[in-house]
Amino acid sequence: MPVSRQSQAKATKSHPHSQRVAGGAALGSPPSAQKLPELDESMMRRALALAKKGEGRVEPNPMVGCVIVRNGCVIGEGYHRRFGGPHAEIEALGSCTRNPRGATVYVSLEPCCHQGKTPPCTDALIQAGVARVVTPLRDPNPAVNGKGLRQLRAAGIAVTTGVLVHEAAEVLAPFLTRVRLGRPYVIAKWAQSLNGILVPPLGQSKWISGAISRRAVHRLRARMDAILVGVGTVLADDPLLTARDVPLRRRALRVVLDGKLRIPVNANVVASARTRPMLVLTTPQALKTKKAQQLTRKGVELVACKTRSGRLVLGDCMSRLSDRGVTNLLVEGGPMVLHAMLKARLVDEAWAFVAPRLIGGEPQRCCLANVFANTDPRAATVERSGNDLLYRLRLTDLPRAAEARRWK
Ligand code: AOF
Ligand code: ZN
Repeated sequence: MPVSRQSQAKATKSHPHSQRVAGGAALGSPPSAQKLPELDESMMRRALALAKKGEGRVEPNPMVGCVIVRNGCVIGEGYHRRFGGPHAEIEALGSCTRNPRGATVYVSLEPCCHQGKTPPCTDALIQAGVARVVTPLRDPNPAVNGKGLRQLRAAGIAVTTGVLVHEAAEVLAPFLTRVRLGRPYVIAKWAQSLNGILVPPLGQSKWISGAISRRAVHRLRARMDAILVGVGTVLADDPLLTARDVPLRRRALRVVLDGKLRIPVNANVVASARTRPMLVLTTPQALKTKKAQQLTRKGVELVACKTRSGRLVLGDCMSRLSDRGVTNLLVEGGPMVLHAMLKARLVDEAWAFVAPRLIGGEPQRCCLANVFANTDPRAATVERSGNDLLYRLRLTDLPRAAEARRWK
């Protein structure tokens, strides 16, 4: 996740010839003389940078990268490229320029030991005769969950855990959030004026942020599993909720929160439902209405969620999305939905585009200043986005980082 650590070393594109590894002080010296923790960290950083290349293509699987080192040289590397494809370890083993027997394997998640869409990676590592496996985190998938490392150890392979746990938890946060908490990893995004206004008064341009920021949003949409808005936003803006004019990593499910089915049957998201998936989260009562039938006929899927005092329970809405394999969810508004999600502590990252202008009115409850005041961000970065500033805040703890550190 991009918020607090941006310093990951860039992974090299390929390795046509084996390269001496940059292992800190002992660069170029034989492995026995190298400082192992430094080498381990720099190789894990490389594995994590490789892992990130799968972002938007591998979900609901984790992003995983792998680097194989022998006699101080990188002899192979790879990453999980797409859902259903070979795992990182298999890519790395397949790319080896020398025999990996006796090598050290740096992999950014515990190797799997189960038959999924692909065979167990532990078998491949054992067969290849590698001597050591270094990994930051246990895979919380119940089919693995420590068993992968036990198998490696039982086969005589040395296993080191806990290397760059925090950095790995950041890269793996969406996967860990879904598997551990049973909900998607949530990014809440909005644009606001300097004084915290998200919705300009009627008659003014609906755009608050500039073209560069809007493009950044489309890039974000292009790697999401789902994009969610409240029905108020559909009524006010009639958005399409698609990623446009950017390379598409996946096509997001469009989701509208609408307890009373106020969504117009001729809304853009409904009219396009036959060609682009569209889901309405609503109440069990609303599901029995004529409007529900009309929407279904238009190709909209309706899912009933739990209610409390007549309102949708957001935590349950999130579980429904997670059940459908949604790993990354972008919440785009409006202000009421953003506030409710923030209040329910369901937002992992907040992205606030702040435009250099003032708009009349009272600041909204979800505005940046209130988020700072009410949520105690764990980390915050700011960057320029054209004439706007993009604030990115991490609002939740990284899943499992602490637990994984204790676990050896
Ligand atoms: C690894 N290396 O690169 C990944 C792992 O259906 P499959 O075969 O793709 O298996 C998916 C599961 O494997 C996933 O839920 C997670 O537990 C693990 N992912 N494991 O050793 C990898 N992507
Ligand atoms: Zn695997």
